[in-house]
Amino acid sequence: LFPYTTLFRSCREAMKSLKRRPRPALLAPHLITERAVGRDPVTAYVALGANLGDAAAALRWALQALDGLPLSRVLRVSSLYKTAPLDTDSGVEVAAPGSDYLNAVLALETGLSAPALLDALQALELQAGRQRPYRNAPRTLDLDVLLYDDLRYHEHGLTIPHPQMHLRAFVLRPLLEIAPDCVIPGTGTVKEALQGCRQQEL
Ligand code: A4P
Ligand code: MG
Repeated sequence: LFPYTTLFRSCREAMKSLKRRPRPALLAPHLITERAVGRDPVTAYVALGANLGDAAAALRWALQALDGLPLSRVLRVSSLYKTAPLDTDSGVEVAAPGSDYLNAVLALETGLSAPALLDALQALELQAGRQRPYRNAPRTLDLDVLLYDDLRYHEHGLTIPHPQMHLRAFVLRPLLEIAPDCVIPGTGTVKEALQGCRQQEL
């Protein structure tokens, strides 16, 4: 796992262009329903991953699209990391088939509720051509909700914090980069969790 410096630059450039751009009008007003709107804007952390097609382009597109979500704006974005595919379903990491991933994490200020944010992420995955032929299949774009303020949530097919985030250096390392003091509710600090993933060759 290592920072992919060329892409890191392009990601930073993408962030600069986001800052120059005027705030978009609400691009998807249909997302704003009673269910969608949380009470106050919160900071959520979103994991981005891709290992099929032009992964760098997909992640840059996702960055722009997330910044354009209703009631939302991107606050910070990590470097892009090139990572070997892992399967952590059994609670320990095992090498998984497929090409290397590009992974990143971003902080999103959002007034969307957690379920509405997941809906929005899944709609973006679909737009990016995401297919789910089998578990852990290679993917054009994967967007996971890691954290939503200090919420602990387990309903309607959504679990927050993301149930495997503390096992994955490809999530923890970029998260630590943009949120050094971040705590995973119910687990501990991101720093401690990352120490538990030392064997993942950081
Ligand atoms: N779901 C529940 N909680 C969440 C959440 N917090 N965020 C549900 C996102 N989704 C959540 O996800 C399956 C179901 O999880 C969804 O219906 C949603 O309601 P999915 O995106 O359809 O399928 P998936 O992505 O294959 O499953 P999952 O569990 O999200 O897998 P992961 O966690 O995304 O892992 N190795 C490297 N190096 N880099 C990677 O990015 N990614 C995976 C996939 C495996 N190995 C990897 C990487
Ligand atoms: Mg996913």
